Amino acid sequence: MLNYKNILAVGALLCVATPSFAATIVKVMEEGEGGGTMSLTVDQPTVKAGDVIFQVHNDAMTEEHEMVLVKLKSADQKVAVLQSKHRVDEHQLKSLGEVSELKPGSDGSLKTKLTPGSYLLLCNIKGHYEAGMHALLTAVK
Ligand SMILES: [Cu+2]
Repeated sequence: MLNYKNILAVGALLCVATPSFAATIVKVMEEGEGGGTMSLTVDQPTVKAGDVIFQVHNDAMTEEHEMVLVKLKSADQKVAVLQSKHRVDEHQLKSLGEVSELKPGSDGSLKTKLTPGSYLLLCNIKGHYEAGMHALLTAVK
């Protein structure tokens, strides 16, 4: 039986489950297996600043991937790879969030708000950045 309280609860759930219509969707494809070439690609190099939802798909057969979103100071900012760890030094970057531990064949998403500027998407699992898992994204007004 629906009483007033139940109706409020259902309404609140619908609000959470429905994405904002203003949000831009960026599709991110992750591919590649350990020891080989890997890639992280976005379906558009430039997006409008504002609400953005990254929909990430790990298309690998056996390899786990992740997607870390960082804001760059400029499009040509050099990103340091720690040679001993084969990972990017995330402490020197401003992370805006991530989709972590994405199993092969699975999907994940990250919703965020982008201000105009340059962003880097990367997979920072050991060796993956060096194998090619990074892409630039520019947000414009
Ligand atoms: Cu990866």
